[in-house]
Amino acid sequence: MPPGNLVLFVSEVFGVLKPFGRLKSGFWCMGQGCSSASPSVTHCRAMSSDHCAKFVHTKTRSSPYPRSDQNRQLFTDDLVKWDSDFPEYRPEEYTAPSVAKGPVWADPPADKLCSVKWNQVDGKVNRTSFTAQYQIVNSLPRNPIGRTGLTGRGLLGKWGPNHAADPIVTRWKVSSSGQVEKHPASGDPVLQFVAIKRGDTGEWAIPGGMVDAGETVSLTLKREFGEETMNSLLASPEEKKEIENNLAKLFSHGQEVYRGYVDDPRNTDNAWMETIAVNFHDEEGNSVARFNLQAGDDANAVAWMDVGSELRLFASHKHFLKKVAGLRKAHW
Ligand code: RP5
Repeated sequence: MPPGNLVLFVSEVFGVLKPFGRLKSGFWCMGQGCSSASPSVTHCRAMSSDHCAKFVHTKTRSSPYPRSDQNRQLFTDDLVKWDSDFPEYRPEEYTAPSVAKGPVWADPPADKLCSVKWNQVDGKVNRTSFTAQYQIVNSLPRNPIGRTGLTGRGLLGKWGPNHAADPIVTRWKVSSSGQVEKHPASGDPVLQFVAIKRGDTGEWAIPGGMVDAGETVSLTLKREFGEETMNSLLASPEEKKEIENNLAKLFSHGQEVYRGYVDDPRNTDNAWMETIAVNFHDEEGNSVARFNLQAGDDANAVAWMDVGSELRLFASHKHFLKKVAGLRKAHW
């Protein structure tokens, strides 16, 4: 589908959205009565203390840097934390040519960053971090988790946090007779989620994406799901209407499973990924579970994938799926 038609189709399917926030219970809702949660270290602790505590930069330290020949300085796990003594730490600087040429979604280079408001919502750009207040060292944000073996921005547009949203759309796996399948090892019901194969790394992933400047997280969740998994869903007007209604219903009842730092291979000492991951579950299997999905945008393939501990996924996505399995009391 040509890009113009795709945009039209996606906005048609997802409609006009009101901003919505997160309630204390962890449920998401739309419109009145919702309070927008301000990011804080409490969230990181409350939602995912295990994840926050165990971060040692695993995928973040993979070398060479994605889509480049740029190597990272390599070091052991015990040297990730900034307070570990490491006088030999001399990372090289790398900013990808696609970022250095100054696209609209990217910040200016380091020497032109005079009026940026760190640790704040800066105009349309959210420069706050879910982890804590990050430090500014030599006029640049410092990765709150620790060393990465590389400075600069790499492939990331923003200095400091780069915010994303991850929609985790799930259904129960059913047999041909319509029964929910139980896993032979655990005896627990098997959950499936919509996965995409990323065009850049070739890894399977949640169909997430960057929160555009001024965009609400709710809109990013729907937009990314639409762009990456419903590309050529060429339905009749009646079917489209039904899809639209089902998706609107499904995406109005998400449950947040994670907000915080992402162990993403694109992270550097000065730029890193953070996300909000929200589970949208089709309990009855009569909504999105019935649709034929088709890869679009920067996804090479899309599939319903079984949820389980053997999953190998991009960045921290396996961790988010583990949270969803726990939430739904599904096999892991
Ligand atoms: C990850 O990168 C996030 O969890 C999200 O899935 C993704 C966003 O980046 P793009 O898919 O837009 O490259 O860190």
